[in-house]
Amino acid sequence: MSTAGKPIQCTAAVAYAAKQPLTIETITVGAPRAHEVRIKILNTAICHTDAYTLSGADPEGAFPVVLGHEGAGIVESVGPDVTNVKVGDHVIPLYTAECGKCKFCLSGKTNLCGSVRDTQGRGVMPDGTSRFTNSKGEPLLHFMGCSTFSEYTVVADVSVVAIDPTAPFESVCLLGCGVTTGYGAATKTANVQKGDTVAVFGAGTVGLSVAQGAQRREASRIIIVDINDNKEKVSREFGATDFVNPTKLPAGQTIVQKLIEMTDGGLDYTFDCTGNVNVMRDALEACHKGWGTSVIIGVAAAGKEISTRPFQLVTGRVWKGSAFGGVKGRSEMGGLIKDYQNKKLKVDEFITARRPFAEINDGFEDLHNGTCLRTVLKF
Ligand code: NAD
Ligand code: AHE
Ligand code: ZN
Repeated sequence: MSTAGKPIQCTAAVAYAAKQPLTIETITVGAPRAHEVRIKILNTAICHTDAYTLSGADPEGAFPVVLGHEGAGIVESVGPDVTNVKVGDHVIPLYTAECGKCKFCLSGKTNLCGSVRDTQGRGVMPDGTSRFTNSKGEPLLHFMGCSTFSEYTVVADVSVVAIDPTAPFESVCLLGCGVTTGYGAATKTANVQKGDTVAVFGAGTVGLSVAQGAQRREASRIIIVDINDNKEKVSREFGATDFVNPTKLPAGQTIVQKLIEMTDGGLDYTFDCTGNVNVMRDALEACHKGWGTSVIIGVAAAGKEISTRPFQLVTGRVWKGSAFGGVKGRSEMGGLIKDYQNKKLKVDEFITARRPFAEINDGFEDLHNGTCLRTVLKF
């Protein structure tokens, strides 16, 4: 019997408060309204940003909320006026929407889209209401326009892209955030060119994806910097030519000095993939005088600020940031999926654990085990 137009009861993981485990419970997911799409999520991974918001460090974080933004599934039903996807399509929800009509989308300068970002940041659908209620009838907030930690979710039509139905959900869910973010930061935001030198701070899924983007562009040197020695092997597998643990340098030598020494004056491009503002400064200052560019990808806690001597910028270094790798999800996801299918983009290699959805709290624990890249959950 069709569920279209009716509420659906399903399993979800609800974050009721910061620093508390998620509660696995049955929630009600309302039918999609105009320009909305209801998706049956098949797989979702846990990104560090989910843990960041759950930790209470996110200034936009609010509770109770259905977290999750790295997922893939099948369209169960659509509301009125939806034209870009249809029932049965395989899809990836997009935390960076693409309406194609707003000032941002039309600028040709950014992948950020203004169409739903305001309501998305407040945890509601574009009409200001939620599609999620718990068994007490209390509304639950949406997260990053995706809320993939629910068997069914509702997203705005501008926040979803149909994909090749032969692509495995378990893998391509990672294109919903981490892999796309790092790969795009290297190939789009920085636009690394053949022969460039690159340093990546942080060898998680994001940093390793920067490395594979830099390798694809034939960077001459890809130096990965991580405080965890266990990341050296995987860093080299993703294209690193060098690995440096900044906690193991000779007494008196800083990571900035080390990198400048290794590269005859500094890097063409550096990337922060840690979210640590001190690392962001090091990444900027390790750039080559005159032209080096540092890209901030990591997400820092509320109240944290970056600093450096203005002289660092006066003398030609450039500091910039990247959201979702500068990728326009609806226009460009198909190309990334093709690259994955043609073995030009590593995705499967990031899956370090697979768990049933009921083990989502263990999945959050995995993030701290020192070797986790992505735990993928299956409904
Ligand atoms: P992760 O935790 O898997 O990886 C972070 C890595 O940084 C780890 O290997 C850790 O050992 C290393 N690290 C920690 N402190 C360090 C230090 N002082 N020096 C060097 N290395 C250090 O995280 P991830 O999933 O790869 O995400 C990385 C960051 O990117 C997070 O802050 C996440 O919230 C953010 N993020 C941003 C976007 C975006 O669009 N801007 C998208 C996804 C994730
Ligand atoms: N809510 C935080 C900012 C969080 C943040 O910077 N998010 C990244 C994506 S992280 C994905 O794992 C991003 O793309 N931001 C752009 C945007 O529009 O949210 C805060 O500090 O308020
Ligand atoms: Zn993410």
